[in-house]
Formats: sequence, structure tokens, C-alpha cells
Amino acid sequence: MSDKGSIVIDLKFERRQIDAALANAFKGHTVLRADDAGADLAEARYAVLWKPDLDLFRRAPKLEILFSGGAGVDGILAVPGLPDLPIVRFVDESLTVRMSEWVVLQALTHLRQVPTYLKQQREHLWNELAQPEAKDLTVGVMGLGVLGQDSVRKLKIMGFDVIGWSRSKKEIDGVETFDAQGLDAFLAKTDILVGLLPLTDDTRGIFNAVLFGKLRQGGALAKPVFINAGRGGSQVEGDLVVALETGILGGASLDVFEREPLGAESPLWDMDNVVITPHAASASDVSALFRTVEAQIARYEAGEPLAHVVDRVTGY
Ligand code: NDP
Ligand code: OXD
Repeated sequence: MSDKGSIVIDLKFERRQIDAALANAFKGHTVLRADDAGADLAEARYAVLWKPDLDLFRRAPKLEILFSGGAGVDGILAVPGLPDLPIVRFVDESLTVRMSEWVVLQALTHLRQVPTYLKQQREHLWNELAQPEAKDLTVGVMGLGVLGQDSVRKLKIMGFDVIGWSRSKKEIDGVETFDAQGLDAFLAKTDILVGLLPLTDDTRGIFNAVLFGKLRQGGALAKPVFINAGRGGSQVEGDLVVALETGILGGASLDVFEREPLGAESPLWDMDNVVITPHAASASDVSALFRTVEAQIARYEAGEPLAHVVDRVTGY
């Protein structure tokens, strides 16, 4: 019998990935698997979850803390009848670094016109394009949390002019920042828009025709570019397609979609100026996830406060 609390795992990673990570995690805890229909979860105290269904909470009525398998918690908060328990987000250097790599890669992809060069390559066309520099472009980052702030730092290292927008105003050295009220002023300066927002009632559908129409036209890339790795529910894909077709937007890099996987019929797949990745900007490293959960449980059991607890009112 274990003398530490038992933990139920309900994650969408491949089983072998979870098994490999469990080999070095949760010593002294009993670990149960939600996908094991016969598992008795009645005494489980902690859950590590991604998109649970309500049945989990019926099977595990004694849970004390829900640990999210990712930084975003919209998949957990969407469960109807979710018990009122603390939800802890996944925050870890591995996740942050991966996201910044993706964001910088996409910003550089559009700066250096990679989609056009790839098209020319397919057409066997030797044609050199104009080369604006990073400093000629303003990248506007929406969402200045853990991920947004790291991306800001790394975009600046690459030489971009960077500005940021968040609900509450932030002070970041060398970066002009805007609060919720400053959205229009922020958009009017932005050549490359980066979305790193959580999905909440306030951010659902925020990337729409009206917003795209407020981005700066006539910058060094001529037309603004939209990059989104926050959540697909924040973008109105119909509006996005029209903005790309009509030249309101010059290009996009999308990791997240209204519906995932993105349907084969989506016109986004075939647009030359659109880069698509399958919600892969920054995957959670399972071993790192379990390490952070283990550390948080140790803190909780020692009577210390948990870190990165979600505010159920704001939804992130
Ligand atoms: P944080 O909670 O640290 O930061 C969220 C940021 O968004 C904060 O700056 C917050 O403002 C801002 N924000 C939230 N709501 C609003 C609003 N209504 N108006 C303006 N700003 C708002 O989250 P992380 O940085 O850790 O993660 C961000 C999101 O990235 C996750 O929620 C998830 O959806 C997504 N993600 C995607 C991944 C992928 O692979 N595609 C991987 C990991 C995460 P304030 O600072 O004022 O609170
Ligand atoms: C996350 C994600 O939220 O992978 O961590 O989307």
C-alpha cells in the first residue's frame, strides 16, 4: 500500500510515452490509468489530465487537485459539471522554449518570404526577392504571459521591433506594451501579429475580420501576417480565409484551428502563403510534466501553496 496520495493519469499521449516517463516518476504514489476501464479510482487524490470527460469525476470523487497536461486549460474548463477543484497549469522551460522556437521560426519564415521561395522552387523559378530586415518590421504579440514574454525576448534577439498586448499592462524593457483598451493602437502598429492567448469567453473569435482590418497595411512586407499558436477558437477561420484571399492579410502561420484536426476540405491547406502545423508548436514533454506535478504535490503535501493555479473567473 502506498502512503502517498494516488494519482490518476488521463492524457492523450501514446501509452509507451507515458510508460517511459512513469518509470522515473511518482515514487511512493500509486499511479492509476483512466483508460484502464477496470481501474478503481475511488481513492485517487490527484489527476493529470488533458481533455477529460465527466465520467472521470464520477469514478474519482475524492480528487483534490487537477493538473493540466498542457499550458492551456480550456479543454478541462469545458467539461460540464466540472468539480470546483484547483486546476494547475503546466509551466515548464521545455514548453516555453519550444513555443518561442516556433514563433521565431514563423516570424523569420514570413520575413524571409519562405512560402514564396518554396513556390518558386516547385516551379523551378530563379527569382530573388526584396529583403527587408527584421528591424523594419513590428511584431505585435497578443498575450504576454509565460509564453508570450519569452517569445517577445527571442523575437527581439532576432532584431524585430516588438510590441505587446495583454489584459493588464506589462512593463517589459525595450518593448512598448498595451492593455486591453489599447488594442486598436497596438494593431495599427503591427506588421506581424502573434497570437499567444488562452481560449476564454473574452478571447473566443477575437481574431476576426474587424481585427484583421485594423492591422498596419503598407509595412515592409506590404501586407500584415497572422501567426497563431494560442487556440483555434480565438480565430474566425471564415474571416481568415477571406482576409488572405482579398489581401487584407499577406500570409499566416497557424498551429491551432477552430476544429482539430483541420478538415481536409479547408481552403487554408492549399494557400501558398499559409504555413500549417498540426497543433505541434510546443508539445508537453511528458517527463517534464510529471516532474512538475510531483514537485507541486510535494509542496501541497508540505502545506505550501501551489504554483500556476488557474483563475476560474478569468478562465486561464
Ligand atoms: P499565461 O496564462 O501565462 O498568459 C496568458 C496571457 O494572455 C496573459 O498575458 C494574459 O493577460 C493574456 N490574456 C488573457 N486573456 C486576455 C484578454 N481577454 N485580453 C488580453 N489579454 C488576455 O499563458 P501561457 O503564456 O502559458 O499560454 C498561453 C496559451 O498558449 C495557452 O493558454 C494555450 O492556449 C496556448 N498554448 C499552445 C500550445 C501549442 O502547442 N499550440 C502549447 C502551449 C500553450 P494578463 O497578463 O493581463 O493576465
Ligand atoms: C498546451 C497545448 O496548452 O499543447 O500546452 O496546446
